[in-house]
Amino acid sequence: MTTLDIAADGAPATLGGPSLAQERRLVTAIPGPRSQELLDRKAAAVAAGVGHTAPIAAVAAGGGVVVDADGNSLIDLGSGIAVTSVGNAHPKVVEAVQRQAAQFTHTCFMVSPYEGYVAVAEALNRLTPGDFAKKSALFNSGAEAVENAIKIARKFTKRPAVVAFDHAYHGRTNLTMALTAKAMPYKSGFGPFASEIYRAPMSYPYRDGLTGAEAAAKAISVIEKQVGADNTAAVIIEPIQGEGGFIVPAEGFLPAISEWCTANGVVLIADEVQSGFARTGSMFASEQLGLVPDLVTTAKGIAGGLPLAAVTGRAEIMDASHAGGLGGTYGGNPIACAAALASIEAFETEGLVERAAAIGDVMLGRLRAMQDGDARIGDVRGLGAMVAIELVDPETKAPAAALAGAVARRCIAEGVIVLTCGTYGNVLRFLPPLTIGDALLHEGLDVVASALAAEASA
Ligand code: PLZ
Repeated sequence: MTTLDIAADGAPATLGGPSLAQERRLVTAIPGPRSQELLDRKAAAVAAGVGHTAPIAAVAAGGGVVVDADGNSLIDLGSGIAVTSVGNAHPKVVEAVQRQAAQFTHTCFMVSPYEGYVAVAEALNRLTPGDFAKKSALFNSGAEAVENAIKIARKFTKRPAVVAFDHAYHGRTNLTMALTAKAMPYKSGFGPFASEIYRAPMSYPYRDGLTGAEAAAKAISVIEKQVGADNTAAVIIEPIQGEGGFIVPAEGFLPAISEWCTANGVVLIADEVQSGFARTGSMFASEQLGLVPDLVTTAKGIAGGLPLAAVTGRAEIMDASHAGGLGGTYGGNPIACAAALASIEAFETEGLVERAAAIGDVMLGRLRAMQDGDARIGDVRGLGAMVAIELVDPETKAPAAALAGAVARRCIAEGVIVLTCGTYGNVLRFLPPLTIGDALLHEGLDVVASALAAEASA
């Protein structure tokens, strides 16, 4: 058995957090030999369907970097897909996890309740949008939160149908695969899928050219004609779509959908699993987009890297289920709750909401400047530290997926973790930890610029 606990710079590389040297440092090609060794073991031992973006063996992370087993230090522009917003191994999270683990690791909240779970519910009820009585329930993953939001909405409305949107991503379980739009890689061959799921057109300003009101009218017409308001339990929407391409709907789209839901007794669920917890420069993206959802699903950024998810919303809807109707063995695990309380404290006391907005200003400024001289960058969009560029054929606007993949791979080889997304696979998304420093952020974007330039001449 190989140990990956190697020393980098004389310090034990297994200690992460903000004290980790904040630098891009390449000491081997990516992957280096130790990473390659792990990737070989992965290929032999882990199911082929579980992919990876960066071919490295991570041993430590913190601030704005991920360090690998060979001692390479990569700038992190992905946050483990929008999870480590408070920074990896945040000291408050580490301390809270250690303290809670030493106290008790599990009782099952449905067997013996404990304070951490209740305190997280109280915090969520306070922080999520909407000035009305709220309640919460905790789960393990974003998909599980979405599943439960649908269960709750159906129980409350006594209606079957659920409407999701083009480009939506809501998870990989059976019901959430049905809600997710994209076949490859998420759905192909994995059906049959849950019934009573319908799809409406999304506002996608770069590609549909519609105002928010026009796009909403189109979506509402599809729902009314093809589903029927009286049959519809819930409309579920990501205020900014994540996996689908960081699509920010046109102004007015979300409020119009929301008004229609209210007028028709339909529960509006905002899936803020990716956009929530300071990511967009407000605690939740809904706040900036004029949306007050009935229910909101959260996960990812909530607990600094520990698995935790939640459904929060109007008390009368949340209370619709009979006692015992909601739960799960691990939902609201005490260690995950301790991590969430520490993360929420960090969001609220360390200026991370403001930091997300500032990071967004830097990223949008730099990326728009790149777009000025490069017609392959069709669109620059996003809010706060949730920003993306859509790469296209300059003449036809056809999605340039191969280019996006090549640029992302080049960035990783140069020590910058960059993720792709989008229905057409042609979007590069940037979602760094909110603890990344300006110098590192600029250096990361410099590498993106050179990768784009290198692909132009390749
Ligand atoms: N809703 C809006 O973004 C997860 C998916 C990564 P889980 N997005 C990352 C992958 O390829 O599996 C996500 C999301 C939104 C729900 C989910 C699902 O959250 O915690 O991955 O189940």
